Amino acid sequence: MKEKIEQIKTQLLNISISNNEQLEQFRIEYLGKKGVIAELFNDFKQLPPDQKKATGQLVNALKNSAQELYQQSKEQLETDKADKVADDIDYTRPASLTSPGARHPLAITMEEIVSIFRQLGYTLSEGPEIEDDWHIFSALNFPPEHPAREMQDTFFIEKKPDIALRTHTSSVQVRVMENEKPPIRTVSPGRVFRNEAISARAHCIFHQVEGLYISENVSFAHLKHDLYFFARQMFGEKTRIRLRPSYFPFTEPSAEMDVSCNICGGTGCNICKYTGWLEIMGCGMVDPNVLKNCDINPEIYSGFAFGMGVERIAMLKYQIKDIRLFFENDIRFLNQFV
Ligand code: 2NM
Repeated sequence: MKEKIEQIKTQLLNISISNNEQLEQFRIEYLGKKGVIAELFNDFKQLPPDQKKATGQLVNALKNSAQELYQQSKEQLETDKADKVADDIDYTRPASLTSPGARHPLAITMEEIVSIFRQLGYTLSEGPEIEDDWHIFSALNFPPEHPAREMQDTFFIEKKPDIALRTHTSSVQVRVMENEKPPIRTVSPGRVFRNEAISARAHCIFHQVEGLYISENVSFAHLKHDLYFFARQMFGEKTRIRLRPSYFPFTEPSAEMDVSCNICGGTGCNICKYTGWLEIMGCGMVDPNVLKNCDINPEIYSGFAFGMGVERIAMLKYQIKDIRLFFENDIRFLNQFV
């Protein structure tokens, strides 16, 4: 019987299993109910008792190595199959369509505004959304009792000292004036926050681009030049502008700028409420008090500043009727800007 065991052991060493049929055949032939190993166990039963122990160990060892061979071959065949599936991938097949997404209309508009002023030599400046009272109000010549400082208008984070979400990006320009020497020519785009009731025309979070130019002998004519250039680049070469007197704490004199309605060309429609004009921004000559607050000598330097709402510009440019659409992230809206 020992010879028979040795013989089978050698057979096992020489067996190669390269597919599932061979694997199954091996299982039946060696490990099956009527297989070689079962036969050995039958023979084992007939052995005289004194041989049982030694031979039993040999038969058991043989059975284990046959089972091991079966298991290893089975695993090998499975990994071979997975590799083959990977090899079968057709890399030349066209990819399935995925949605590439779209830039947000506010991002498009903001970048367009900034790039127009960049052509005129303006740099880009950015600053914090959480600001102190000085940079939002005091440096900008807001009197202590100004209504914009009230809780109803401003989101305060802390009181005494007052820390709030900025209500305009002029705060960034205060920081630029404090840190740089004239000439200064910069635009500051960014998000601003006002405690307002949300409607089709107003939102408590919106975006601004403000501009600032400070040098020697800067006049209102320089302001008109840059804003006229901007209006034509943004709304088309035929666009006209007009300036109406206005009031802001940080500028004197101050003005509101209108552009001729680009929908009706100035003849009157429901977008311009039959006036032919659309209000797009505020502007003015920087108040000498603001310059002084930022350590710039108003006897030597003068400057102009302007500010516009990005939502309003985008609404006019793309004829969007409700400001809330910008913040809802409805893909039916956003996909129109692909
Ligand atoms: C506006 C209108 C007018 C403005 C003023 C300044 C600063 F910092 F220089 F004083 N920045 N922006 C300004 C002036 C903003 O927005 C309607």
